[in-house]
Amino acid sequence: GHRMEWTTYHQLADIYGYLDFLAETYPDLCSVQTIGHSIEGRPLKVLRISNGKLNAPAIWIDGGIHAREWISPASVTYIIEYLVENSERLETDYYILPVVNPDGYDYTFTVDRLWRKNRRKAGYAGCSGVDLNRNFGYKWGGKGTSKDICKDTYAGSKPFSEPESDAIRNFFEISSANFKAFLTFHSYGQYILYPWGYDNRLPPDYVDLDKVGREAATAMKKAGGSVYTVGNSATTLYPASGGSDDWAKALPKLKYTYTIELRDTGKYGFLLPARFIIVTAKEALAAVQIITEACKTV
Ligand code: 0X9
Ligand code: ZN
Repeated sequence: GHRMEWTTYHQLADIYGYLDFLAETYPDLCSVQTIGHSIEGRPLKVLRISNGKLNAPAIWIDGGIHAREWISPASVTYIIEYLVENSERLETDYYILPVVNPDGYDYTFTVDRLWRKNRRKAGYAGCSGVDLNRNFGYKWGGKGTSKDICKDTYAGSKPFSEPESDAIRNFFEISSANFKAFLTFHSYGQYILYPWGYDNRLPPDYVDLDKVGREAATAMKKAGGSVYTVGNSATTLYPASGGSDDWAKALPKLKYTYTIELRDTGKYGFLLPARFIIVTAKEALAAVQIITEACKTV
C-alpha cells in the first residue's frame, strides 16, 4: 500500500493501494474488507474506520457507482484521509466503498471517459452495461429507467441482477453495524437529494432530512464556496427508481439517506479539472461532518 494526494485523479489500483496502506499503517483503526466482486472480477473494497467504541452509530459512504463521475471517488478518498487523521475523538463508525463500479471506472481511464454503467456484456455486440443506480430492489423498474441494454439508464434484468449492487445488499444483511446514514456521492449539479427518488413522494420524516440537508448545504458553502440545492430527489432532479438511496431509506432504522451531486453545475460537468478536487472534497467532507452530528441524536 501507499499514501495518496489529491492533485490528480487516481486509477483504481492507486485507490486500492491507499486503502491497503491505511489498513497496514493503522490496524487499530482501519480495516479493509472485500464485500464481493464486480462482474469482471475486481474486488469491491470497503474501508471500515472505527476505534472500537461499542454501539457506535455507523455511516455508510460510497462513491463511483457511475464510472465517469471521477470527483466522487476522489472526494470520498479525501474524506477517508481526514477521518483517519482526525480519529482521536471519533464516535462514529464509517464503512466506505470509494468505487462501487470498479470495472466502469477502469474503463473510463482506458477506453471511454464518459462511460456510466457497469461492464456487463450484452448478448450481442455494441451495447453493454447496467446502470447500477437503477438496479437496487426498491421500486425497481419504474420511472426513469430503461429496459434497453443500450441505454444509459438500463435497470438490469431483475433487481440486484448485478454483483456490485448485490454485494452492497448482502453486506447490509450480514453487517451488525448500527447504520443511521447512507451517503452516496455522484456528480454533477451541486445537489443534496433525499428520498424518494422513484416518484414525487416524501418519506414521513422528510422534515428532518430537509433540515439536516440544509445545514449540510450551509456548511458546504462555508467550506468551499459552492451553492448546493437541497430537496427531494424526484422533484428537485427527476424521478428515477431502483436507486441505492431509496433502497437504503427503506431499510429499518436507517434515517439519513442522501445522494450528493458534487461540483460543478455544468461548465465542465463530468470533466471537472483536477485542480478542483480538493475544494470540492472539502465541501463533501463538510456535509459528512454535519450528517455525522445528526446521527448522534437519532
Ligand atoms: O440519475 C442518477 O442516478 C443520479 N444522478 S446522476 O447524474 N449522477 O446520474 C441521481 C439519483 C437520485 N436518486 C434517485 N433517483 N433514487
Ligand atoms: Zn451519478
